[in-house]
Amino acid sequence: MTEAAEYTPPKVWKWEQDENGGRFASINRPVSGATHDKELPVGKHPLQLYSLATPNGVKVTIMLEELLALGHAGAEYDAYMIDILEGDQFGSGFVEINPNSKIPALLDTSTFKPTSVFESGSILLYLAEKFKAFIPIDPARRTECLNWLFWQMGAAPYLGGGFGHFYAYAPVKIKYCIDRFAMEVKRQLDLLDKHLADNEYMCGDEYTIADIAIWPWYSVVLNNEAYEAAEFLDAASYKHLQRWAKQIGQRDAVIRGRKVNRPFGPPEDQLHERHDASDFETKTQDKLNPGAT
Ligand SMILES: N[C@@H](CCC(=O)N[C@@H](CS)C(=O)NCC(=O)O)C(=O)O
Repeated sequence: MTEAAEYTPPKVWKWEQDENGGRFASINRPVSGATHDKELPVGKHPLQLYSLATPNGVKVTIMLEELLALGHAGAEYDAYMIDILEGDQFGSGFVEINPNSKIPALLDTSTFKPTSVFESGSILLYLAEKFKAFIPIDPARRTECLNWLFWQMGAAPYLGGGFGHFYAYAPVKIKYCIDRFAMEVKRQLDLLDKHLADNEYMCGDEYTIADIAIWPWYSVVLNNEAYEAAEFLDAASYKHLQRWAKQIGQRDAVIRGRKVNRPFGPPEDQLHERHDASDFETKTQDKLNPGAT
């Protein structure tokens, strides 16, 4: 384990392109906006999704698959993969939909003027309101659902950008940073565990966009699929959270949603582009490239 060198910040921070280091250093920039001209592909459905199967991306594909499973034909969608390591999020077409250059980004072409929706929480809320599904009708319950939705949007950067970054991706292991964010992540896990001891789902007995937002992040940590930190965080001790994560992970729409725009993992779980429900049977990587490993 390398120790961090002592650092005295200069008066004015400067971008040292080769020195900031760490995984994802190549895509980090201190400025916003497009770096190149690139139009986005457009399919035949009203909803066009430009994304990747990271936890933030998976929230939206699970939501769309859940809506379709409920019978909302208007939730049919075309999902195109955005390769964030290749800088697709900085192409002009993507930036037009999401000036923040991060997946997921959704374009609803069924509205009078096409509606751009970005930020995964905003996309979940947009779809929940559009289809009147996965959000409670009763105002008090609705607020409870939104409390947890916004909680997740605020909590995720501590889990991913804080803990995940310093534990798994930073070029040096810095005890101060790992301790600080491990403390916060364990507090979050304990909070969810206590809440789920008394509630089947995040909003009582109703499965909502709060579960759809929270599950992709916390289930991958519990199952050791992110950061390889399950043992370090003693994930097995959060029994109620484990029960909830397993229960949601068994839903058909969740199993389908996780496969969309996924360029990693077993080939049978990788559906790079999704344009039709039948693509899950015919267009996963094991079907398209049977010889590849
Ligand atoms: N708060 C945003 C975060 C989105 C986000 O961080 N997306 C990451 C992948 S999970 C991304 O696109 N990163 C590319 C980059 O930072 O350039 C949301 O929930 O939609």
